[in-house]
Amino acid sequence: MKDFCPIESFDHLEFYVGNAKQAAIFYSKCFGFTQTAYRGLETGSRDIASYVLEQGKIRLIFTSSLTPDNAIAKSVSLHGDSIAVMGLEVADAFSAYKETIARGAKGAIAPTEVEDGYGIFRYAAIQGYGDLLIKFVDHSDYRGVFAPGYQNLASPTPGFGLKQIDHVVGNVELGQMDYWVKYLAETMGFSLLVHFDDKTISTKNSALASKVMQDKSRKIKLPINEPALGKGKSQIQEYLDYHRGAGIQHVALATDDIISTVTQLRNAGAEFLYTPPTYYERLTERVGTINEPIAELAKLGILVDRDSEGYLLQIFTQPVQDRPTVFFEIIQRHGANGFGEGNFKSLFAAIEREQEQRGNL
Ligand code: TYF
Ligand code: FE
Repeated sequence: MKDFCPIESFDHLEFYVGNAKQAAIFYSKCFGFTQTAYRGLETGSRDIASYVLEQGKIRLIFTSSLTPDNAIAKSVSLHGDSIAVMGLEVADAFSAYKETIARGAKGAIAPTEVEDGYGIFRYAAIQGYGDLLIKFVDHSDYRGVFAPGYQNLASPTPGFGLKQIDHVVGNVELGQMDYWVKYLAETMGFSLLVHFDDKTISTKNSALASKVMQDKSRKIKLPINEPALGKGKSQIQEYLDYHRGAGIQHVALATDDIISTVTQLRNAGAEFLYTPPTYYERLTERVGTINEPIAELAKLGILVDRDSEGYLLQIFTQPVQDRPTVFFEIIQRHGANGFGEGNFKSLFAAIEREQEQRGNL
């Protein structure tokens, strides 16, 4: 069947934050991003300031409100710093909007065209889980920097070697996972790639269930988690309590050289979940031979998993704001198409150690 909502790639993720100027410096210094574009008072934007940061094909935007009453200020008040917009690059934003709305998507931003001396920028948005907007953007007739209203700052550099967005994970309320699975399937034509039930993903304390949805081109992978009832509070419930509802939980950023990338991230001050040395004791028994220096992986705390197609390396940051909400994953794939299932037990034990320190388990 013809794809009624073809997606080219992740275009950007936009964070609404309390202090975009400082966030931009944090992601530049600690994560290796370059500030490529800006809008704010100096460019005639009277109510909001935005910084566009890039590394490889990854584009993050940090936006703050300069006034107390708009949607950005309200979002920050309710959710804290969070990812408010998932931008998807499409060849035709108006068609993507029309087709998804016709299949039951809830509209958020009607098709809009903005023109300046560099061409026409087109976008539209539908509602995602929680307050997330899924924005369809079309840059094909636009030659300027990101979008009209932005001023060029610098060209992107390789930074720490982060290349692209691998997947973006959402947390939704108990009982809502299947609603959002169906929403992505019916309105955008996504299909189920894998299902991890609450028995696969449970530790002695807490549990969660997860379904991974992907688009027809398989470039966009959107896992959706919901909490499951366990002895303690699910890490997903902790997120929902602090974010005040459903939203983006983690963004996995891919690199071709995780040892180099994580070394640079750590040296720059990025903070990761702790991996106990015992994790590496039976590593090759568990994942077989891998073409990697295991002592280096152990020094950096990088996790390894294998599936039928190959192996992958991954590591998770601490939450990047005071609320225990959004965090990042750094991932390098060597053939494997999974999500690190073999690491779930030790990963969730690590997350629970942090939850306990926060008094939330
Ligand atoms: O994306 C994934 O499925 C993995 C594992 O709360 C994961 O990165 C799943 C749930 C979660 C934290 C990590
Ligand atoms: Fe992940």
